Amino acid sequence: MHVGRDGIRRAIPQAFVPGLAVRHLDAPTARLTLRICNHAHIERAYGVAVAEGVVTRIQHRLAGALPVAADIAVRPNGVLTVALWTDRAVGGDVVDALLPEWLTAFCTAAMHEPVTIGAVAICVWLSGDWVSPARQGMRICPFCGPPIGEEIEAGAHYRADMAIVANLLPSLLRAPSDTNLADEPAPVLYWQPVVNDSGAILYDEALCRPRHSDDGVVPPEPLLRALERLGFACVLDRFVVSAVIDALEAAPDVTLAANVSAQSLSCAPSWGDVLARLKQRPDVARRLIWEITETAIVRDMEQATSFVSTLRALGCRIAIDDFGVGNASIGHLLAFSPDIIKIDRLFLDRATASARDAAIFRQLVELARSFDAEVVAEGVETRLHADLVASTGAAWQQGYFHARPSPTRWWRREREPRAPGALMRRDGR
Ligand code: G
Ligand code: MN
Repeated sequence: MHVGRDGIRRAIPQAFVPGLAVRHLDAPTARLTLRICNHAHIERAYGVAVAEGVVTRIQHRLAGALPVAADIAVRPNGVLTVALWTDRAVGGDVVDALLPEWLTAFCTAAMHEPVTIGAVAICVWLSGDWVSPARQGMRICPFCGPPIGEEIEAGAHYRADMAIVANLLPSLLRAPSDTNLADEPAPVLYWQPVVNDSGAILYDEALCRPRHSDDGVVPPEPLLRALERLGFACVLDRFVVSAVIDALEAAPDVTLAANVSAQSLSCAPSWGDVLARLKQRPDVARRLIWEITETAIVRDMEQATSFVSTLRALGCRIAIDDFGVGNASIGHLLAFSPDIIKIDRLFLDRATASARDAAIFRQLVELARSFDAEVVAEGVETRLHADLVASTGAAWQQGYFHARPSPTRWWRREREPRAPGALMRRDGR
């Protein structure tokens, strides 16, 4: 990078298309705006100087990584504007075709590589707006998280969440592991089946276990909530869904589910590579279930329903997870028309304690059924629970009584080939 006569930092010109050197032109071929979407959050939580430091680091990363000559200018509020210069021979259409993909990769990579300033590591959410003669107003990696809270402690909460998240995100560049090693750095996937009372399996749900510690597995909930509060849920969700697709590709006759935060549904552009994989493999898409958990508020319902329609069109099935708690309303059931509704374990737990709560549980099962969905009762921990669920006619159950989550991919031991979509029995019947 060098500083030009105009005082603007200029990235070292590199050939964008091999063999074509960059010549300086009268006008740039494309302009993009790179935005640090959590800049206000960072400024509030860590102060102005740290936020400025983050901008400078991103500017340097960008200058070092841009594949074409560029003028980078720093604007207020965590915005960087970039004018790209390419050889006329390359053509605007080539730039348009290749650079958005490059920019997506740059923004995505930035999420996994926290900026360290002093002792703190900060994850940066970058989004790009792309303007070129051919493509007006293209948006890359829009941010789908909430603004920082107004309360006095908001900064401290943000710092605490960031400490957890910055520790995790670099490890998501690695593939998940299914080994049980205590020093395993990447998250581990556990699996838990959804069964009926005669042992048939509807599917196996992948449960992300962030890391092992000396006392076993670290519970994922604090991490999942921290990711949602920061607006980074879809980074982990993408990792888990990709790993579940890997597992589906490796086993042609199992059906598997991945948990996805409702927040990630508003992040449709971040799912490009996953959707492309599913489009290529309809046989895999048909065996993938997206379990949507509405612990975070859906900020853009229109985008969320359109993303769900895209998944459906690819052949995937949709489950609403933890129904009855969280933010999933009856309106959301209407909007998503899920294939599967999972009733949160709170209701079954209470149902064994009082007649009134048993009646509420039955009504919830009835309600879920009226959406023409398969109903799954969660949290079946005892024989009493299992019998109560069976008495409501809810076909499917999940819980410790039937099987605890386990890192073992039991289906690898299944020998006999089975018809796709056929239910499998753990006892081999
Ligand atoms: O939100 P979701 O339903 O995907 O959460 C599943 C979580 O519930 C997992 O962390 C899993 O370990 C846990 N879980 C699974 N079965 C049971 C159960 O029977 N009882 C309780 N308390 N937790 C369960
Ligand atoms: Mn789930």
